[in-house]
Amino acid sequence: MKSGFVSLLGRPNAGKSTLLNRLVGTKIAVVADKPQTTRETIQGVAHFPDAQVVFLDSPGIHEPRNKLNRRMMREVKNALEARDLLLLLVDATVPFGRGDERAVELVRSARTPALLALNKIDRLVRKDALLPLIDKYRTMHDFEEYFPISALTGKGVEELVPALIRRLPEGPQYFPPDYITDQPLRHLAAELVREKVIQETREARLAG
Ligand SMILES: Nc1nc2c(ncn2[C@@H]2O[C@H](COP(=O)(O)OP(=O)(O)OP(=O)(O)O)[C@@H](O)[C@H]2O)c(=O)[nH]1
Ligand SMILES: [Mg+2]
Repeated sequence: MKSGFVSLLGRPNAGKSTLLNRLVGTKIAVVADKPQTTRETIQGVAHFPDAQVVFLDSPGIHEPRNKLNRRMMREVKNALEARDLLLLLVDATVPFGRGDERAVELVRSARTPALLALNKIDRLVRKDALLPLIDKYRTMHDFEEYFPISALTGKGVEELVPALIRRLPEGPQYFPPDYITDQPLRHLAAELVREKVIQETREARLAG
């Protein structure tokens, strides 16, 4: 039995919560086409015949400019501590920038083995753009492995999961098989309402 803790890290909107929902097979995290959707770390447990993986979905890595943002970045910093593995998620459809650099620096500072997932490949028109992007990341940090994925469609996730499990230590089953998240049911319901509000207000803005 392998078990351990994997932190999902990345810039706002990279697709961390979408991937968390897919990995645990249930919708537990709010997803929205808007940065800074996730405000607190959410724990989601994925159960496999020979492994149990506790994923931590944290707020997006960003430059904190106000109190809420500072609190969110504290959550990110906590997500770097005492983890077995880090998974840095990047949006492969947007050009590499200063924000991506900051995200890699944060991962480097943790000294924990990290894998890189290049997300949203379903939207990538030119697949050959992936190789230079991977090379770019390779020059910045010694990532364990690189995975092109789509958290939305699930493409590539089947290859990613065993690579994560392989790197986890032997360990106990931390949670019973039916345990999926630390989010109480009431909170989940409130979060789904928040998701709806984010979506509706966006549509209202677009319509108006
Ligand atoms: N096309 C495509 N869209 C994706 C993919 N993964 C996520 N998205 C979309 O990207 C947007 C952001 O997704 P989230 O999962 O909320 O991103 P996040 O990294 O959790 O964002 P924060 O919580 O703000 O840090 C949503 O509109 C998702 O539907 C993907 O693989 N392909
Ligand atoms: Mg999120």
